[in-house]
Amino acid sequence: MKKILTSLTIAAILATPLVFAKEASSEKQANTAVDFRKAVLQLVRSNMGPLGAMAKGQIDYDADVMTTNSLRIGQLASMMGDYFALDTRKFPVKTDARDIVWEEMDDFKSKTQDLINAAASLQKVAMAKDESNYRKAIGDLGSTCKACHDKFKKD
Ligand code: ASC
Repeated sequence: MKKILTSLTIAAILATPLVFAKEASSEKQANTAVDFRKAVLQLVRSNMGPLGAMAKGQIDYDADVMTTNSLRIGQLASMMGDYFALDTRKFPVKTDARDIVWEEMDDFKSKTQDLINAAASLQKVAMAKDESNYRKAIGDLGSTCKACHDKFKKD
């Protein structure tokens, strides 16, 4: 009896990750999840555009745009863990997300947290109208984008 209980406990422990893993249940659901993921990333891109241009001196420094866009990017970054939670690897979806997203979800989430932190730092710089530091703050934000893309995005 004790042996049976022990094996049942071990079996339950081994099965636990399967209970928590959220796998897409149909190709339709997987495609919708990809649409939503891309929407979040495209909004980040849309908000990064003017910041990148400011850092490069292509457009004038604008503290209001920096404040608004860094707030938005932080909010979008806080959604990424949820929007990437559904594992779509089993379906032939058109995605730039590499399988490693779901193999190393903890690191993926930690990289989204780096983006949240970098966005908060930029927001501080923007609200303080700290013109001597905004280029660096935008550069640091861009580096967190790149760090995640290098590992988790297809070339
Ligand atoms: C952007 C953008 C990205 C990142 C990345 C930073 O503006 O669209 O994907 O910055 O290029 O390295």
